[in-house]
Amino acid sequence: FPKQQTLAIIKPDAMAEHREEILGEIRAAGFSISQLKEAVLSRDMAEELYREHRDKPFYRQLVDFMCSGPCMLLVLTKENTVEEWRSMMGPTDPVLAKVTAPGSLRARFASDILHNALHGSSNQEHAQEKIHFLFGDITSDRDLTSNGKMDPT
Ligand code: YYY
Ligand code: MG
Repeated sequence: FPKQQTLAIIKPDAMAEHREEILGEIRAAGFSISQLKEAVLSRDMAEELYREHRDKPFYRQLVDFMCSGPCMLLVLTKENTVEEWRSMMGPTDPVLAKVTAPGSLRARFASDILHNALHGSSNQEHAQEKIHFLFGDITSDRDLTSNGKMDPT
């Protein structure tokens, strides 16, 4: 049966400076990148992506930030993918990440709790829902791990 998938996003704050290093580390950690696309999220898309947080005080800022520039959207697979990717990202707040998970991507690349470089689904149900929302019905056996480019064939 298919391996567990998760949705990962390189957020706008990390795109200019850290995208290549992050993609390299994702591959080095043994994730397969089965989908990858760069996109500027519309407001509607960012609102839907974070719909679960719509009543939180930070929701508007979060949506503003997520549409402020290009993101990289990725579908990752590995064993125990959802948890493995969250562990590699580290805690939401980089202040905490630097203390409890200094090698994590957020400890290294996030500036603050809002501008925290990366997204990862919190569970398999959200992962499937948001992957479907952002990538539609595309099903693919392509493994883009080696170069991160879509195979045109
Ligand atoms: O799943 P994760 O991204 O680690 O955190 P969530 O609690 O789901 O929050 C989503 C997103 O919202 C977070 O990545 C940054 C932002 N945020 C915030 O700006 N301020 C908070 N106190 C909590 C979260
Ligand atoms: Mg979350």
